[in-house]
Amino acid sequence: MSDEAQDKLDQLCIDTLRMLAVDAVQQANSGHPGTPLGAAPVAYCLWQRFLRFDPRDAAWANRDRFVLSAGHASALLYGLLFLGGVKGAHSPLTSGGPVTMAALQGFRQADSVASGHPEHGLASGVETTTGPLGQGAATSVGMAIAQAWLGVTYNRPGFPLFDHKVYALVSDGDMMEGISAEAASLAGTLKLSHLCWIYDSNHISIEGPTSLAFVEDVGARFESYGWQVLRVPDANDLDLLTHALQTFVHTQDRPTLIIQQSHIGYGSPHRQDTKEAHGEALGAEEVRLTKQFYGFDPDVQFAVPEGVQAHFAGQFGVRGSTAHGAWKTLFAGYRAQYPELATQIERIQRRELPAGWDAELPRFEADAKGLATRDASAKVLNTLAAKMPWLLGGAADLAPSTKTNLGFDGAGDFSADHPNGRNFHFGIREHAMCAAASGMTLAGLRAFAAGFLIFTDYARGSIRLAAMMGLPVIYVWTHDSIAMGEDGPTHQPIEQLASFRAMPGMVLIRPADANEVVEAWRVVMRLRCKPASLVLSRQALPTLDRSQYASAAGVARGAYVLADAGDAADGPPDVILLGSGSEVALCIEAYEQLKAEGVKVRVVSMPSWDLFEEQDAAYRESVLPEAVHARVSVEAASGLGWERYVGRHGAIVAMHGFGLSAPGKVAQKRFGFDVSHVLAAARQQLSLRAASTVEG
Ligand SMILES: Cc1ncc(C[n+]2csc(CCOP(=O)(O)OP(=O)(O)O)c2C)c(N)n1
Repeated sequence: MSDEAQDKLDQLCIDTLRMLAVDAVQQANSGHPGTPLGAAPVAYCLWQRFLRFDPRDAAWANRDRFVLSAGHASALLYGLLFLGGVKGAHSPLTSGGPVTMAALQGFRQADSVASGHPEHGLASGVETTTGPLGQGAATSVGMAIAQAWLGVTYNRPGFPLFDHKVYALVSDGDMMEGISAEAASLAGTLKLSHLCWIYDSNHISIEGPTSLAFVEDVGARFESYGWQVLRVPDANDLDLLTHALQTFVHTQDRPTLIIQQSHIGYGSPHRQDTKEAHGEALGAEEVRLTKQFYGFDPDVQFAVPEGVQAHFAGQFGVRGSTAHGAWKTLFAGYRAQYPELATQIERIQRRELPAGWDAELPRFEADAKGLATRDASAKVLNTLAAKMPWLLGGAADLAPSTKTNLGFDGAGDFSADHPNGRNFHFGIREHAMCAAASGMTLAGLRAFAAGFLIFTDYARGSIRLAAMMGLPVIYVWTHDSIAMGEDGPTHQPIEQLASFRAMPGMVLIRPADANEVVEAWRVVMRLRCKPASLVLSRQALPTLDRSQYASAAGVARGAYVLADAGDAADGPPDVILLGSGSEVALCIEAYEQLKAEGVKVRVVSMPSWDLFEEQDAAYRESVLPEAVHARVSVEAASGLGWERYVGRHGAIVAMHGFGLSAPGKVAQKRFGFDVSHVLAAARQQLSLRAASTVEG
């Protein structure tokens, strides 16, 4: 094909992408046509000329990643996936269907994979769910971290198994959000040279020109972060775009930002460069005019001119499938030479645990003084990580407090110079840390992210997306209640447990002692499609005597009968005390006293509502018999939701306001977390029961 014919065909492909987006938005009568019109050339250029992505297997481990961080421009991504013929993913864990013409025509409708914002697992080829601005960009940093780690850990001479690139298309809104600054600063520090953000600078957001709220020199900012910054003054100039992308590909010492100046709504006579191009369909008449501008028939919707798909398949498709084929051959050779490493790589892709992963988990002896659950967790985590090379992570500058440092020989720190380390220093950037952990998990690594429970509020946007994507990110949250003490109410979590319990998919576990920590980790490690929050204490908790009380294995069921004063023949208990975490020991103290008084009291340790709700009705009834109305819950947090388990007449010992700057024990006592208060609540419940029995 002559250069001229090639150029013409390229332009036709770009304009097809534009028109498909315009039609999809118009048909849905909702969505964002402006950015697809402005940014189609760079998206096309990247996919057609650079991206290594096999359309027949969207889960190939060494594919280049493309993240549309400006998720509102989803119609552009769906057009790419459709024209690129992206089919499915050969992975049991990456579901998602192809974007067909029917899906495009059903854009934003209930049965289409082309949802309003790109959803990972819904449309095949969507690398991560985007929409909340900044998230995609920050997640791409985690993907680039994973690439660097996988490369240095598994590549061998002659076997460059992991050398892929990570691209993100980001908008003004992405750049305004704080999370992208956190993530970019981290990426610069780590010199993630396989990471490229393409900043579509079109100077328009919803309220009008970005100058209303955003006037900084973004390029200068990124240069100071340590990025290479390339500028493309005209987003329609394919030669310049190609050159910039080539420069990125050859850069080996830092991440790259390509800033392109574009026009939102390009080609729409009345909408170009206006805020109206942003969040609504163009309208029937404007669609016609726009199609005329591009030389498309205004009477034809969803047109795919002849040759367009073949052209895309011939370059993007062939490059990807050829590269994938070569990689398979490479991997077969690698397996012959490095069978153990090859097995690890396969397990990573399938989110499988290595054989014997839990063989050496510790068991803790009964001990009245006990230890903090964060300390027990440190032991368990280190044991697990020693067995599982791809279990790795870090904290937001709090590893000494969260006790998440991997201390065994060879664990090391991840840095620009040592990208094989397994301890990550995310800096004081909770939000970017959690997005990065998602990106790492999307690459198959078992990533943990740690911090104080209170600061999850800073990271919730990313955590929520991890839950939505079904990613088994492991969160380790410590300093879990007012008992953390002197730092006071700003650092004492109150409503955080309730809000995680309200988050669909999140498995929250707040263990009561060291052995419950072991069991909690055992549950967490087995999760493949859900994130978990391990909620741990700063202060020591007694290690319960399991010969006297039930086994901690009950953690797997979310709640279990820890202690029962009566036996089955005695009928149901008189009163049930329920608690989680540090408050279980209080329940046990109260139990011993009541038992000595002849009360048939039961203690239910309830580390995880989420796991308990998954149990069958018979099990739940066996733990919390319907007939027993006298119930007391004890948890040093917002009481919201405990009525589900204690019923209308039960007592909820909980926090009703913010905490107190005081030693932990003082704060606990001040707010009623001492045995006398629990006993009083239990006695009141028993007296209510007695009264109702008399009445009855
Ligand atoms: C965190 C977050 N806040 C607000 C929004 C709502 N929103 C969607 S698009 C948009 C403006 C985007 O402007 P820009 O990023 O410049 O995109 P463009 O105009 O180039 O399409 C806003 C505020 C969002 N998606 N995410």
